[in-house]
Amino acid sequence: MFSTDDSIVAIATPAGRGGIGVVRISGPSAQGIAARLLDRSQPLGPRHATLTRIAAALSQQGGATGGSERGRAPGTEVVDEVVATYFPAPHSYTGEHVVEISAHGNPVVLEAIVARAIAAGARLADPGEFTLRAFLNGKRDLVQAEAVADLIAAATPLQARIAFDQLDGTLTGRIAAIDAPLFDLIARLEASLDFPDEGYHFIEPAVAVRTIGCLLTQLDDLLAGARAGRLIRDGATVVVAGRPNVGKSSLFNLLAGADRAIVTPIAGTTRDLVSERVDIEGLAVTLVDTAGWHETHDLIEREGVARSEQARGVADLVVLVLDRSEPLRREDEELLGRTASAPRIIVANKSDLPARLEISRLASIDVSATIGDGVGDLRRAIVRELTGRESLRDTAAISNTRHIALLDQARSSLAAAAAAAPGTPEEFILADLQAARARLDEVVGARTSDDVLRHIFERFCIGK
Ligand SMILES: Nc1nc2c(ncn2[C@@H]2O[C@H](COP(=O)(O)OP(=O)(O)OP(=O)(O)O)[C@@H](O)[C@H]2O)c(=O)[nH]1
Ligand SMILES: [Mg+2]
Repeated sequence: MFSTDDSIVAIATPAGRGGIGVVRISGPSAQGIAARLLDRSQPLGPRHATLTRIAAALSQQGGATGGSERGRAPGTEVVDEVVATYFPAPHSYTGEHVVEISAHGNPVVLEAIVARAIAAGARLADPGEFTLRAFLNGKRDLVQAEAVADLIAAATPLQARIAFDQLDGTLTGRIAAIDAPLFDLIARLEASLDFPDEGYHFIEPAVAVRTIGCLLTQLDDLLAGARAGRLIRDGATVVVAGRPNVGKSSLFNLLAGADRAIVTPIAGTTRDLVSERVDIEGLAVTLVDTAGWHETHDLIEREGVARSEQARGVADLVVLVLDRSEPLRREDEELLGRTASAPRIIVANKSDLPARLEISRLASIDVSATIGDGVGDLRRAIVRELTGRESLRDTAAISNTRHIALLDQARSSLAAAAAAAPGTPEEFILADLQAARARLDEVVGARTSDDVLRHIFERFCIGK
């Protein structure tokens, strides 16, 4: 089991140099440890930012008054002016006593403070341990704790917004709205079983059926946004494909907003994969430019074409580029065939030139990579194709695969209960309902094994 009776310390700010760097100490003796580090005789007042100094040496008892014995602290040459704040339990991030020391953002200074905190009795925190303690102390449920990691990792404003909503309790609230009536239903069915003579006194069968149906609808609503949510959180890979010279690299650069890939009028310019992280309407997309697909005996080009094919194989979406100013060629036909069964968007590029392409049988988007025409349509089509939604502004509440899997299982159990034929013994229905509820509890962490917790908090880095 996880221990919370010792005090932990870590640098809470990112590695590197900056205006401020924060060292966080949490645990029962946080205040005592801070007192030994700091050059002041008074204990820190609660929730009060105190300008003080890191003492040149560690004091023995706390309080850096002249008479007290002083031990040699690690990194004694390091001193700094700091702001220290003491957050008494339970009103702190972890729910324990916490002291935050804001020093100048220099790794040498911050590491020296950590080393001295360890010499004064703290232990170096494990990855995610501050947030784990917040969970164990009931400050946050598991969904909210996971949202902290997501918020820290967010690369687009939309990812940050979903993570914050979850941190704020949106998903927790929606799960609670399903869990509470489910709990009530289970209690009534159990009562009916315990007092069989009363028959259905505690709940009418019709009411039970209606309640289960209503809970199913709510779960379906939640899961309906799951695909979009997962894509927003985890991002997607979009591969730009097409025969040589159709303007793949030009389009790639346009979407990336930078001249990343070389563009020339010579067919066969791109020979290797070029990839770039781009924000497409809030989606974190890894966009990949590829070598033009054609048959070739050139060794380098052959390798390039092989890599293009591999990239297409792992793509969430293929953007197949055709040249609208030329008739369809054999290579285009070939690629249209090869990508027919994959999620794809067909782009008719070079819309600024006279049209000579005849593909009216296929839905395509006219774009000009050189003048930027149609790129908005293309961006929206990418979002629609990947997420099944027109817009991501009205975002999904659920995005984490762990949550999605558990809610899916809860849904199956509820569906089984709903589908039970009339006359099915209540024990069976009850077992399904209990299984559904157990899954919901796992999402928020009301019952979660240590292994699952370890796995979740490993994802964090130290200091979080
Ligand atoms: N007029 C016009 N020219 C374009 C457009 N897009 C690309 N081009 C031109 O087409 C030529 C080839 O463009 P690239 O982006 O290098 O084409 P590519 O598909 O990456 O070519 P490879 O890497 O050789 O496979 C360049 O001369 C571009 O300037 C467009 O929308 N309109
Ligand atoms: Mg190219």
